[in-house]
Order: sequence, then structure tokens, then C-alpha cells
Amino acid sequence: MSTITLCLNSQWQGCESKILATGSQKLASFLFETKPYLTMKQINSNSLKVTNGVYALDVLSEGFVDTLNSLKDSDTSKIMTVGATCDTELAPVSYLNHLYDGEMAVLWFDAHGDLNTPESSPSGHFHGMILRTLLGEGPEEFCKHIERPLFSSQVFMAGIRDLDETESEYIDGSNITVGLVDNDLVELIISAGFSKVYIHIDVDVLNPKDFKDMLMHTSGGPTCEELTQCLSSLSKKLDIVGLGVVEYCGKQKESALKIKQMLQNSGVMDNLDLDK
Ligand SMILES: [Mn+2]
Repeated sequence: MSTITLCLNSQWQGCESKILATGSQKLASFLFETKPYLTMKQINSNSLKVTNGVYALDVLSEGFVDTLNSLKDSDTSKIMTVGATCDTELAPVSYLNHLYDGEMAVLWFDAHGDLNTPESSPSGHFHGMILRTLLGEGPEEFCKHIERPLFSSQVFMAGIRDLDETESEYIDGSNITVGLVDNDLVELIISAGFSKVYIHIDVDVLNPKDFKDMLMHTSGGPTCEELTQCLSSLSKKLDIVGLGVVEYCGKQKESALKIKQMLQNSGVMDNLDLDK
């Protein structure tokens, strides 16, 4: 029997915007309502120093190991995370990819690639390195705890439109699939042989003309309705084993409702056994 674990991870030091911690807390209580959820330990350190090219590396690596251990203790088979920054996906994706032995696709809805290394990153912010780390190329402090890195053939990206040059080169030399936020996306995943999917939603994938409560406004991208349609086709044909919703600022009350409606109307909540 599948069990789902709900998580709030407010670790915000993957960039330097503390507002994402507050945003994640507001969104988790709104989405999870009265359901019990795990609150991941938030490491607070004032040093926030750059180590080996990564801002707050010590804080982030300690938080990652703590979260990974919590998930292992929970012995869960599905995870939904509301996280502050993109790097809060590191523990749930690592845990599930090990559990399912690589038999899951990872679908990255994001305006960005998150494929930098400490050497190529313009900012040193770890939230821009998370997917590359999951692929096994990241700081040793994280990689040594990832039992099964992703193969690039597991990764599907949609909505990306703000890539650094080195990220584009990396994608071109990999087996990552880049698709559109539409109904064909599910067919790309199925024809690659996957029936399970982990879905990452950085809310900056959305068109800022339609949704404004994200940290990094990036012009273009799908409307809430378009993303709902795409999620709906995924929900109908795939087993969603994990979901992460990240980088939400929580400045407007109605924006949390928009996210909830997308997840409910598309059937994602149902697929995760959360609408019972
Ligand atoms: Mn992003």
C-alpha cells in the first residue's frame, strides 16, 4: 500500500531571499489544511559563508542530511514537499529515486535549468545547482549521500526559458528531454518507458502576467490554466510518486488559492491520494 508523507521544508539559504521561508509556511498550511505534515528541521546559522563556491554550503548540507534521514525513517512511498527554494527537492528526489531504483521520470517545471555547478554558477546560490547535483555532479557534501544519482534520460524539462550558456551546452550533451507545457509531454514520458513520475513545480515556470507571487519573474511561460491542462494529462496516465512546489513568496492571498486549484482541478491531489 502506498503511503504519502507531506513535508514542509523552509530552508531558504539556497538563495538569499528569506521571504521564501515565509511563503513556504503559508503555502503548506493552506495546501495541507488539517492533514499532518513533517516540518523539516531548519538550520539557522548567521555565518552564511561561501564554501567551495556555494553560498551557505554548511547550512544546506546539514539540512539535507537531516531531511534525508527523516524521509528514510518515515519509510514512505510518496512525498509531497512544499519547499522554500528549489534545492529542497534534493532529499525527496534522492530518496524516491533510490526507492524506485531509477524507475521514475523527473519532470522539471521551471523557468530555469538548475544545472549549474559551483564553478559555472554566476551567483553561487545552490538553488541553481540542484538538478545537476541530483545528476551526480555537485558538491561532494551532497553527492556522497545520494545513493542513486539520476540518469539524464530520466529528466524531462518543460517551461525552461532562462538558461545560462553552460546549462544549454550541458543539456545538448545529455539525454535530457526538453518539452513544452502541453498534452504531448505525457507521451514523451510514456514513450521513454516510464510509468512513475516525480513532478517539480517552481512557480516561476508560470507566466508572470497570470501569476505574480514567485521570486524570479521570467517573461513567457504557461498560464495557470495551461499548466493545469498539462498536469491533468499527466495525472490521468502516470503514477505521481512525488511532488514539490517551491519558490513561492506568499505576498498575495489569492495566489495560494490559484496553486491549490491547479493541483486539485488537474487531479494531481487525487493521484497522490490527498483529496480523500
Ligand atoms: Mn526557477
